[in-house]
Amino acid sequence: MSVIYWEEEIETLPRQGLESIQLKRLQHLVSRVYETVKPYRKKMVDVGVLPKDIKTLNDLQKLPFTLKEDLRDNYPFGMFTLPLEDIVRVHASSGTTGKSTVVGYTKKDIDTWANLMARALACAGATRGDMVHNAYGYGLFTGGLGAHYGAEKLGATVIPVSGGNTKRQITIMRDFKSTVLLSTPSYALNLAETMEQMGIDPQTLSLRVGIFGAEPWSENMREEVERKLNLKAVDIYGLSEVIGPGVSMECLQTTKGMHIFEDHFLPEIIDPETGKALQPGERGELVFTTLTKEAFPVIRYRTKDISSLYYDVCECGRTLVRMEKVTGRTDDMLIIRGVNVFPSQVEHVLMGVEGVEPHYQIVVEREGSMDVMSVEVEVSDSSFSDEIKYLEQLTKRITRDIKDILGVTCNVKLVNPRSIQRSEGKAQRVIDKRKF
Ligand code: DLL
Repeated sequence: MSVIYWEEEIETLPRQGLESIQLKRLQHLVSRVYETVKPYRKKMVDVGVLPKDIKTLNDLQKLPFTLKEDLRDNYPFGMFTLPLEDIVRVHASSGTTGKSTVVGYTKKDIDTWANLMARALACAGATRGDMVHNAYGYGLFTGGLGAHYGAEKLGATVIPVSGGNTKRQITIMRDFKSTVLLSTPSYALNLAETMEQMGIDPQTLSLRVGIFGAEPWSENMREEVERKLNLKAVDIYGLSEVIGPGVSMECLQTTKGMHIFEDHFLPEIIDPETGKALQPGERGELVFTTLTKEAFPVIRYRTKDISSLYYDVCECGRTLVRMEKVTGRTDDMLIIRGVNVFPSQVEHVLMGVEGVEPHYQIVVEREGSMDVMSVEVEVSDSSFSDEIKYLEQLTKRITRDIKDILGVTCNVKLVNPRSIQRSEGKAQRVIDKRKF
């Protein structure tokens, strides 16, 4: 398989060259935010670090972290480095609690982002000959417009279909001969299911590759989506605070982790408890410093996403560090009677069981002083018509597997096919009623 690069020189640059670019950019960034953003200056003064103290890349660790709360405290535009006349676009991420986080872009930032998304699409083998079906939501969410500009920059044909209206999407996909699908993995499943209901065989479509991200998805989910949509599924990662989609991207050669576009985003992995740096290969919280953004750069932004970094050169020839697939966030870890549970682990178990569908929801409640976790999962049409005895066995098997793998006892409820609400963007996997 031949490798397609968008910017070969930088994507394959030996580490020393890359680090020298990173250092120059970091020094420039730190001086700029020190001069222009009061909250950053105050934090630096509080810990006694000045821009001139950043002499090596390791000196990054002297700088204070930036938290989501910092952005919220300065809502909406207090962390921008430039006046609003220079800002040509804003996006916002809603989050689950409190005020949204607002991010801004200059004209140059939009160009940088489009370029990085073009790089990401090329990583997945896309070219100007492709018909890109962009089902990420358009709007304040960065997915739709971020991917759109990248696909245009690549020179591909973009279908700005956004999320929802699923049947129409499939008709378009068939008639326009879409070759690249962009969506959340949960929406990809929704598309697959609707396709089946419409009697359309994915083999008759032209889809070649699916670029899925914006939410965690397991390896088992990858197999499921690949089989159901007859395409190769690759992972894309990003977050609004850092730029949007296009922070890192899996290549077609290994599909083992995503290449971080390190000439623009400097990654670290830290211990979420102590804030100390962890070694390559060690799993912890991902932290990013943006090196080239103008309007809204971030310094040591704590993503709460859990991953690890590995620096071995990839089969695709890219020297850019890879980050392990994000399987959870420090803040969506559920503590069930003292046991740490990540929704992705539940997904992993469910996807390994025959007779159930990849549509599930985890409900956590408190009964007296006890946490009770229920896993609701849809049975497939074929098992639905099976005998009660079979369904009882299936329930027992899932309960046992979850207990064996996660160490927690839960109530498994098999529910009717198509009874769990389908996602049109990011799926809601957990309903934690304990908070209310
Ligand atoms: O989700 C940006 C994006 C759009 C990425 C389209 C990829 C594709 P936010 O809405 O700010 O931005 O949400 C960011 O989503 O911190 C992760 O927790 C999660 N996330 C994003 N990509 C992945 C992924 C967009 N590939 C938050 N795997 C991040 C797991 C992901 N989680």
